[in-house]
Amino acid sequence: RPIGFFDSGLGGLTCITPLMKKLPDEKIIYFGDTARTPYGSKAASTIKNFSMEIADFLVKSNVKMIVIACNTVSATCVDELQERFPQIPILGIIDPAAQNVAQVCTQQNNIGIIGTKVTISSREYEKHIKRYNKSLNIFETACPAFVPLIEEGIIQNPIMDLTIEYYMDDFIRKNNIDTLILGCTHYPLISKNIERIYPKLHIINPSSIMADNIKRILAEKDMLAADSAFENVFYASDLSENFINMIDHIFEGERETANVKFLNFD
Ligand code: DGN
Repeated sequence: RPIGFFDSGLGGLTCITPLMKKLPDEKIIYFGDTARTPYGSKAASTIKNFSMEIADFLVKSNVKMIVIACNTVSATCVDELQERFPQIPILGIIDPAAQNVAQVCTQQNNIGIIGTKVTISSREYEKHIKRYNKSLNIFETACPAFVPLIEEGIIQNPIMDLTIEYYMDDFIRKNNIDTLILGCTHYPLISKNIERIYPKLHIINPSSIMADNIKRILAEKDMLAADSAFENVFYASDLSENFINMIDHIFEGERETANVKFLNFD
């Protein structure tokens, strides 16, 4: 059976490449809610309703596990989703990343977290990190303009660099940030810009940390792929040009190996 992934748009696709490298036999059903993105400034009740709808679709598609490839949803309703669908494991992105940062940072590091308004105001990263390591200093700031720019493909562009500086210059300088968590699955798509602008920062990418956790959970439950009777399917509620370009990017131009389909719940 395939693994189900979802995000508010194309950001969650950044979790797919690391997974395909670690577990090449696994098959994926991805749902990107590109018609209703961004989630990051929406009310919790809206985010929950959208997420329940998507999880219900993934469960009906017979996935063996759901990966919430979206920090905003992970900050809002992982427990509710797991309660509603107890028959399969549901993995949020925040806790694995928090555990990783707590292990990697053994000094009195100053950890910066950037994310959507919903993720940052939930303070879920801080709560989870403190569970594993109380000595880290945590600073958080929301960068709400990043996702719309990324969904528009404005990445290798001075506008993106200026936007990064606008949100992050003071944040990094005033708090003396040495380690930065990309607390939104869209942000790995601009990590090269961030690295170039702040070369001393140690950047933690939760999207690539997920793969190890998925592997561990599936191995524990004896659910690692035994056959490849399924195919990868990527659904989007709006088949935007960017979504298709991103799929092409993931499969390095061999998109025939991935099925891209339109789906909405109206
Ligand atoms: N990619 C999503 C996240 O990780 O929070 C959020 C994108 C959005 O909807 N703003």
